[in-house]
Amino acid sequence: MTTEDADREITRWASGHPLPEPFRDISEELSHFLLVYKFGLAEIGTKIGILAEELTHRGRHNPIEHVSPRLKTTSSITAKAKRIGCPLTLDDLRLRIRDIAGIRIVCSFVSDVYTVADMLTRQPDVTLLQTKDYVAKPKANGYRSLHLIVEIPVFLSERVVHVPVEVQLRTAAMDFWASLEHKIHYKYDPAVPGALREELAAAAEDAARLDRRMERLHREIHGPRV
Ligand code: 0O2
Repeated sequence: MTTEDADREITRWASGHPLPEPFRDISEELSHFLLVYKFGLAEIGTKIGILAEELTHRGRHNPIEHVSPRLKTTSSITAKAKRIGCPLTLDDLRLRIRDIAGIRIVCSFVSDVYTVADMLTRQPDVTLLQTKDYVAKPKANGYRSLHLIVEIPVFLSERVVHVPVEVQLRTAAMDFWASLEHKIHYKYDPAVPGALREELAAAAEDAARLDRRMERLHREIHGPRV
């Protein structure tokens, strides 16, 4: 869900709108629980926005094409908790589900994916908790992206909370592939037919070839470092 949707959902809960079963008795804690993830997302979003604007201002290549933040819905949090055997208490959810706040950063080239990850994780208030590099080692279905879990401090009126945010970095070609694969996955849930799976894996290879070609062209035009 977008941050606007999150705002609406948080407001609905705060005004007593029915919640998913496990959360009915704790609506106030839950809206506060989710609010800090929204703040964490805003902090990371600001950092990404500053990097993009500063690079553009300096006449450097801006590696960031677009950014989409999202907060997991309560039903998606509940489903993931069940899948990983996490008890439905806020303390357990806080510890075990670290992608409640997520931001996807779509970059122009593969090297940009690593440049942006590096610029972000070098910042002293950003703590890198986990890296999953599905660009260097794609998933069996062809999925490529760099996933980071970072932690960022959020300064509330009376305390500081450290909020985990999942950062997904990928190229436009990887993003195009992943959004189609996601739709196909849901259409054929639980199992995508074998022929279609093979087509998707081949399309992922095509996308990776296109990424390499575009990066080579970019370097030919602009030189190795822009
Ligand atoms: P949504 O809607 O984005 O929230 P974890 O328990 O988190 O360590 P998990 O969930 O397998 O293990 O984490 P991983 O591998 O880092 O992937 C999490 C997210 O990456 C997914 O979120 C997707 O957004 C994306 N992703 C991972 N694999 C695939 C894939 O094969 N195809 C596509 N299209 N996206 C993928 P959610 O929670 O599934 O959904």
